Amino acid sequence: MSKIMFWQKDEETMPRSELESLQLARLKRLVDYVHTNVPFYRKRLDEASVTSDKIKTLSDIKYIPLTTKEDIRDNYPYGLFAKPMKKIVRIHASSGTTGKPTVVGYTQNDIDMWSDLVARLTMAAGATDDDIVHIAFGYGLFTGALGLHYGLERIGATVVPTSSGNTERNIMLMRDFGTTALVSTPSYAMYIAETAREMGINPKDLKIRLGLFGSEGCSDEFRRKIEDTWGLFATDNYGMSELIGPGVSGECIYRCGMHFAEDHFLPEIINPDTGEVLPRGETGELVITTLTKEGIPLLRYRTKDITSISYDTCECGRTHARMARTHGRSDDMLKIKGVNVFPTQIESVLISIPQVGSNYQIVLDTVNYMDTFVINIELSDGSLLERYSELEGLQQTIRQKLRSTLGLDAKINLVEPKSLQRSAGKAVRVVDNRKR
Ligand code: DLL
Repeated sequence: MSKIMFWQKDEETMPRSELESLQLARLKRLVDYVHTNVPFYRKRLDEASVTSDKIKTLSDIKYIPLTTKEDIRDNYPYGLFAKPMKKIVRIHASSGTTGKPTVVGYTQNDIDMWSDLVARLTMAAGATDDDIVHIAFGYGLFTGALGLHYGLERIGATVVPTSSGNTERNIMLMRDFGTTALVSTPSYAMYIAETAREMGINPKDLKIRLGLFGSEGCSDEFRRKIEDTWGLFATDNYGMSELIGPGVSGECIYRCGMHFAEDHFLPEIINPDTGEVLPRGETGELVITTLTKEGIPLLRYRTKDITSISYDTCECGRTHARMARTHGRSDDMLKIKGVNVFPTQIESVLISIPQVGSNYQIVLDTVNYMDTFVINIELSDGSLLERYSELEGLQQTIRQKLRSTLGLDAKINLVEPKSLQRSAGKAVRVVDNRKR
């Protein structure tokens, strides 16, 4: 275990009462800010008769309406931005429930705050300016790679921006560069280790001592397996594009939950069915209010992630509350190879193809620690199964359409009409056999 370290000690260890006063002041300021700058929120707040003066304590937040991913999507692309585009210096995006991505914009202050928060979580996990860090997240609209990149540069670590993929080359570079820390999803970390073994390299012989993992959940058993395989100390961090990306919460070296950056993100737990705020310690859906974001601030954003929050003191000295590691979601979003996928996105592609019948099933599994993604699709006319070249052409068309919608490759199996299992109730569209 490394020693306890802080990037912004005053903020991270602020006495709880001071922290809560700061949150309240920031919440009131945020309500005024979005009321002035975002017509969507002005309408929402006016309809609920909420003004900043009416918020006297943090628990008054319950009077503010919740915001959903659909709200962002309905205002695609820039409708919820609170600053003119002239002030937006970066755009990121993630998949939405339809073909349109969920778009987020950052001002320079947002990028600076984001970098500080990622710097905090990397130092809390034990990273230092002596580390050489491989970033094996995909660079691009996804927030994971650039988020970790800026935060790690901020603490003075040496960042190697290799991106994911090209695994053999990455392993060679890790060995040659003397890489000491790895940023990736937990499943990709295992895949890299497996590939290293195939190359005759024992992952333990590389110098990687620290794993900064996130973007998907993993069980304690899987984490132990990663640690045993690599001989590293694995830490978890959580975030979401809409909120900022990575940096919302992260584990310290005691690994007893992920500390929120509570001076910037105000967390609540609600009952996902009724929207009611649950008492402290209970498990439910995480809702976050971004207290300081300028580009696209969000009031009470429903993350759909199921977790609980602990306010007990932590041995590391941080006063910020900790969220339990999360594996489940209250919606049907899937994370496949690190990419967010909604079954409805797949359905809208399939519906547009006349040869496709009425039923399909998405099958997910794990092979060599990586996700496999297969879609079994019933044809509308079974005789097509005998016309091989037409069949192959159709398979290609579906793959290409899905790739351009999802940014992911799927294996397509075209099958006889009515051959997939029917269910009496809700159709079972997703069979998730993955182990992680
Ligand atoms: O995954 C941001 C991120 C990147 C976090 C890199 C950490 C490291 P999205 O692509 O928008 O953003 O996906 C957000 O991923 O609602 C969770 O369901 C899931 N998720 C993210 N981190 C974790 C984690 C990034 N540590 C969605 N454990 C979230 C479990 C996670 N699930």
